[in-house]
Amino acid sequence: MARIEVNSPNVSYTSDFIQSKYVYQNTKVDRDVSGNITATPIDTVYLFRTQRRVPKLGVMLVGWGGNNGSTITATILANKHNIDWPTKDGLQKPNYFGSITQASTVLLGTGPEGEVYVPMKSLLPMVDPDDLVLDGWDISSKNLADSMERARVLDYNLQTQLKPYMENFKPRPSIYIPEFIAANQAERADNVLTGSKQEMMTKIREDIREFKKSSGVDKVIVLWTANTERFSEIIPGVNDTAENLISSIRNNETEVSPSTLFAVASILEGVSFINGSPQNTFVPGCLELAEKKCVFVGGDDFKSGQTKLKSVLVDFLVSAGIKPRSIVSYNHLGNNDGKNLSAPQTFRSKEISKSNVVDDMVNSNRVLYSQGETPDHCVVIKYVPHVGDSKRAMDEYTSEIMMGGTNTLVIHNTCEDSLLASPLIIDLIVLAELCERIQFKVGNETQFQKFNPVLSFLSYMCKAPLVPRGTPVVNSLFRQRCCIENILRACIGLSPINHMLLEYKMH
Ligand code: NAI
Ligand code: DG6
Repeated sequence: MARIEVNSPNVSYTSDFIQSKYVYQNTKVDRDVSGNITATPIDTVYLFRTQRRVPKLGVMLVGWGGNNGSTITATILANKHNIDWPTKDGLQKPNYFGSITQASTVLLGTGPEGEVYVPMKSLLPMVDPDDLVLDGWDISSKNLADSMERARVLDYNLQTQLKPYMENFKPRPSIYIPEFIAANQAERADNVLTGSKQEMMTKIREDIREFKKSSGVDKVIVLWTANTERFSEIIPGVNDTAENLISSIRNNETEVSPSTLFAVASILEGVSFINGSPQNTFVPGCLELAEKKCVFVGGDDFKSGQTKLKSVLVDFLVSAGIKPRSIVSYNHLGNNDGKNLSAPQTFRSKEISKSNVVDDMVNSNRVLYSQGETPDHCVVIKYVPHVGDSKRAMDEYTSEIMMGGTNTLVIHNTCEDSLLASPLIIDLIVLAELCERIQFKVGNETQFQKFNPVLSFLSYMCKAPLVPRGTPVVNSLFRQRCCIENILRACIGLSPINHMLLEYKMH
């Protein structure tokens, strides 16, 4: 991969750091009592500092033996060992398609050759997914080779070649509290911890420490790709503050979910925790704990297929001045995720996460929508075992166009769910780790600070982006991507890509 070095007095390279002085240009908007608006350009100077040394990174997956867990493990091993496999269409080589860090490019600038695009991963030093060291937990005891077979995602020939690498990976026993997931999951729960919540959480903390020590990794990130849980009730005195949450765990309080126990265990170990499922793992007490301990948390729910497209399509419609009036999203799938979501409480978590994704776009256009007005939005999920991991998603977008006309778009998407989600796991990990190495000072500040522990930078990969209290939630996919691209650029002292191409607009 070609090396990129920035030629600017505002950027310096030492053996440890890339440092960039960056002017963040923003617009402050004030509205007076008559509704008139004043827009004031604001310049703020930032000093970004990015550690250059890429650590040896350990990743612990909760739900390691699931479809996503086994698929991402297999994919990393196939890439690492360069394992290709014959298919009816020819020889297939491993890749990380669907990962923005690994398989997408960014426009760096223009030169004699015209526009120059470079891989996103070349902008700053990032962990290579081939080098990730994997471990994890699952309530199912199957080794990773058997889990891969159970998942029915990857080609048989590839599975056969990967088996020797994967059969020695065995998930650690996990926290199983049946009432948080569907009853139909009980049949796979043969690898579970016993004891009180405090005891189980202590064991998870020990596991993280043991893995770090035995594998020799420099640091660890924990990611939840286990079953969708039901939402936890937010109860004052139980999970509303960090202190209450910690004492609720000590008191074995019912309303503390396994995912929250994993998040708290990770935070207490100083390890970033990412939630790939929709439930409210990050109850207020858990977020407060992350803030107090300055540990990154990110989530929620991988934005992989139907919702990803929705966050593009509705953005397109609303920004084109077209008014979506109803969005009906139906899907069926036959993997274990679909089975778990066939229970009303777990489906409800997914329904909430899938439904809120158009809110920012609708609220951005008061020409089309009056205050409080929203399109009808219906989400249906059905479990159809035969189709396995191959999810079918059907969407109907009905919009109002000029002079009362109607525009109806119908989309049908079929694809392997886990092959869309797995590359997002790579991006979440690679970008979260990078954020751990970025620091900045604003204006005349003397101390470097890190990003807010609630890592909204990861929004692109999430259906229901977790953001710091009081900050805007952005769902629009291209705005989310711009945020990533432009922050990476800021770290190397480059201005945001503005697509003006003024250099080509002269006589
Ligand atoms: P899966 O059901 O195949 O895998 C989940 C795994 O978690 C299972 O092996 C299960 O035994 C294990 N598990 C359940 N509770 C556990 C616990 N407390 N501790 C440890 N392991 C536990 O599901 P899949 O398809 O891998 O999806 C995983 C999660 O990712 C689900 O919550 C799903 O909703 C979410 N997701 C998946 C997307 C996709 O496209 N595949 C996209 C968005 C979210
Ligand atoms: C059925 O919707 C199962 C879900 O877990 C989804 O497959 C997953 O959340 C992906 O959703 P989407 O809307 O991004 O395709």
